[in-house]
Amino acid sequence: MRRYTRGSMSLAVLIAAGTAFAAPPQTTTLAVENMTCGTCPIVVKKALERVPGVTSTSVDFDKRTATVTFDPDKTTSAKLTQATTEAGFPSKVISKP
Ligand SMILES: [Cu+2]
Repeated sequence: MRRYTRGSMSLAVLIAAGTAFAAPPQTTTLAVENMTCGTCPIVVKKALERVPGVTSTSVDFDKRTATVTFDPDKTTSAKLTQATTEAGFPSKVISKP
């Protein structure tokens, strides 16, 4: 099992080396405040999608979270929280890869 895991990791390194000039997309989860109705997640999603470099966003209204995939060369998680905050929904990063 240990040996197998190590093999998988070197494969991942090889794949990463093949795309060395483009940073791999990063996914982060934000805890979003102030979402009170079904329209709020849509506003949050739009605010995040307007940030250059964001490739996908999914907002979970029940959990009050937003999961965002972005190009780390073009944006940062700080800019994501700033975007939701400016839209009226303060947020903070709760998970990073
Ligand atoms: Cu609302």
